[in-house]
Amino acid sequence: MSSKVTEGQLQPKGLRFAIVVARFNSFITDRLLAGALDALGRSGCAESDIQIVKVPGSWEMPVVARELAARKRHDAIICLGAVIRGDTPHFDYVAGECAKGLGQIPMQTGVPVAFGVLTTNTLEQAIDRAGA
Ligand code: INI
Repeated sequence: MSSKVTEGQLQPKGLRFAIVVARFNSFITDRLLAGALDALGRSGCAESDIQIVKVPGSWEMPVVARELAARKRHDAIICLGAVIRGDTPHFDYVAGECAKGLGQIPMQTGVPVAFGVLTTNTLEQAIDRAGA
C-alpha cells in the first residue's frame, strides 16, 4: 500500500518574494539577507522577483509585512531580524510582538510568512546563528 504524500517543492522560479529586513543589529541582519538572497538565487528565483524592504527594527516588521501581504503582489514574505536580549524587559516586548504579529499575517491574508527573526540571549548566539 502506498500513501499519498503532499509536500512543497523547493522551486521558487516564477514566484515573487518580499524580504522585510530590520536595520537594527544590521551586522547580523545583513548576513541573514545575504543568505536569503543566496538561497533564493541558487534555487532559481530571478533577482527581479525579489523586493527588499528595510525597516528600522523587528518591532516595525509586522505592520510592514502585513501591508505587503494585503497588496497580494508577492507569493511569500521573508522576514529577517535579530532581537538580542539585554538587561531590560525590552527584548520580550520586541520579540513577542514581532513573533505574534508576523504569525497572524498568514492566517489573515493567506500569504506565507517565513520567520527569519533570531531571538537570542547573547550577541555570540546571534553571530553563531547568522554565520556572521
Ligand atoms: N530591534 C531589533 O530588531 N532587535 C533588537 O534587539 C532590538 N532591541 O534590543 O532593542 C530592537 N529594538 C528596536 C525596535 O525594533 C524598534 O525599531 C524601536 O523600538 C523603534 O520603534
